[in-house]
Amino acid sequence: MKQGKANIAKPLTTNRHLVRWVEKMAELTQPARIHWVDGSKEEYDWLCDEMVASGTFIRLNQERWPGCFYARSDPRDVARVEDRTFICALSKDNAGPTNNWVNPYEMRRKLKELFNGCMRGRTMYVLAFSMGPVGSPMSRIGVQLSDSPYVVVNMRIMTRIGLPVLAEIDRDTMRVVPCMHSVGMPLAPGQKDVPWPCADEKYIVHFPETREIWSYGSGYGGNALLGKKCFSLRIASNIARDEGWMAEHMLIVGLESPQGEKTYVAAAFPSACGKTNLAMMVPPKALGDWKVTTVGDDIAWIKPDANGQLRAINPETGFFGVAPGTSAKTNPNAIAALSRNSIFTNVALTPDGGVWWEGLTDELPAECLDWRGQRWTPEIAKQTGAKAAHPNGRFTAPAAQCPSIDPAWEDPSGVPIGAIVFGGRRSTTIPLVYQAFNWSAGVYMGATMGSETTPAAAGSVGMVRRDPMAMLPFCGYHMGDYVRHWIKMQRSLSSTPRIFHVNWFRKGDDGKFLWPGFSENMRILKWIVDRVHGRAQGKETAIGWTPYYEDVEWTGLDVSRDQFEQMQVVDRLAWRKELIGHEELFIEVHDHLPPEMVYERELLICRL
Ligand code: TSX
Ligand code: MN
Repeated sequence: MKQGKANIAKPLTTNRHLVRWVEKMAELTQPARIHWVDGSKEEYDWLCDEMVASGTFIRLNQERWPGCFYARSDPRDVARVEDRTFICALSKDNAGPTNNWVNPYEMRRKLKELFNGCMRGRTMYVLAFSMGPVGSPMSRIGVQLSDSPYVVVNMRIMTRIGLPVLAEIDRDTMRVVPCMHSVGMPLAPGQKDVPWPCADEKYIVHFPETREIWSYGSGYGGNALLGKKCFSLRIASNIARDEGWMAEHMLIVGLESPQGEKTYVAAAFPSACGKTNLAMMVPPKALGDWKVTTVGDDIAWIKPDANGQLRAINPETGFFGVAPGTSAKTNPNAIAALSRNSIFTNVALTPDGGVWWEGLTDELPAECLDWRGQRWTPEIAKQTGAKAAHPNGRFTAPAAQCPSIDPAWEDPSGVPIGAIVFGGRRSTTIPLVYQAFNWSAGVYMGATMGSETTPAAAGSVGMVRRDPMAMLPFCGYHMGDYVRHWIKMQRSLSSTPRIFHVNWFRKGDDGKFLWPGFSENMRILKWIVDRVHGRAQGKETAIGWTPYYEDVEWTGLDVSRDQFEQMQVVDRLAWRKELIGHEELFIEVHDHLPPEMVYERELLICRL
């Protein structure tokens, strides 16, 4: 008997292409069962129960953490695997020097080998998902075939899944992105499963021309929840380039003045800059009735509307956030969002059936089980340096539970973007805030942005890593062409959003942060909003416009004119060195860079 075909549970679609593809993939991967995901709460609860029974999930204390579950991954499957991530464009030149490339024919041969029988003994879930509100012209649909129930329940929080999406597919309007996923650990008859199955060798593969994703060997986050980085950034960046829009690694916030004027801002930051914190920021009371609302914390799909105004949607419905460092002090809105119906992965488990991570509370738990399931106490930590939570431990929380969620966060036409903000973690050279003179200078600003490496990442601490638009690991084609696409976007806009750069992390000679950050960032965002609406002055410097001291609202914060000057100073010598760093980045991708980048660099040299 042909497995797969004989066991196909009734397809929840009338789309024959989809059914045939599922059959074909079942023939290849040989699952014991096929389950068409309807996306219901009953199904979700049942899958969670199954995972509790199998040991993948631990149900948390339901009094304190209602609807919450806890998972520990295999210790070898804790993060995205950039060196195992491939862009298999037909030509190597299309992937560019910053992506791993393998000839697509060769890769297909390899994948066929890897996926052959890889789901034996497991259930194949057929998971239809929509990135963006179902039915929105800005949304795109994918179908992920996966042998991981962990993926299904996480995807139910992170995206729109199931029947409404299948109905959309049946309306047969657009192409569906096929997403194949397997943890790569088939079960022989009678073989006992492990709580977190995965394979040693991982492959995260994208075929940009045919818009396909194949992910093998990992069950973790960005490797396995294929709607997120794989689809919404790597594949969508290809679709967006072809269709004239932008798929960006950006948060989206609404900034509402006391008068009720609303300005939406999209912002790109590399990791470890507090992007999620900024997306859910609480403004200081002293500033008056300013409100910050959250549209998204990670990805923005941005498209010009009929009037040439950029509008953005958050294609996701949840937050897959880094847990360590998240607290009621740093991000009360995230804490509220993750307090129920959430999934925790690779954090610590407390004896009362709760979760904990470094930074959650000032007081350490007397004891807990760490992310590997081993006993952890503050004493052990002091002696061995062991962390209770993995530095990349995560929460998966529904965006709808975030108190700061924007009323228009699911608006199918998106929100109008007034400003784009780039940022990085830089202890020297880069001012707290400055504004680009124009679109092309702003693109240069984004293309040359960088961040200092923190102990959490590999490599030496304190080095500047260039990360154009925070897209280096996420752009699905040549980085030079990507920058070119940004330049080209100006032509389809009636007015371009103003572009800014911020740096919350500049340090003084004493090694201390000059800027208090967090809530106080609202003062800088207010200047940005005032600039967008033509209300605040800009002081011209060699690199762009900076605020006059008088144009920043200082009520309730003690920052002297001298201190502000220290945060804002443009040191010409340091900037000339900075330009050498830009050049190093450009050399790599220069043959595809738009000429505007060379002009902007020349202009900058002249002004310095
Ligand atoms: O998220 C951060 N933001 C953005 C908030 C909206 N963090 C945390 C970054 C790690 C992911 C910040 N850290 C920010 C910031 O603006 N600024 C800093 C640096 C900083 C840290 C501590 C203090 C001041 C600045 N002060 C005291 O702890 C007292
Ligand atoms: Mn991200």
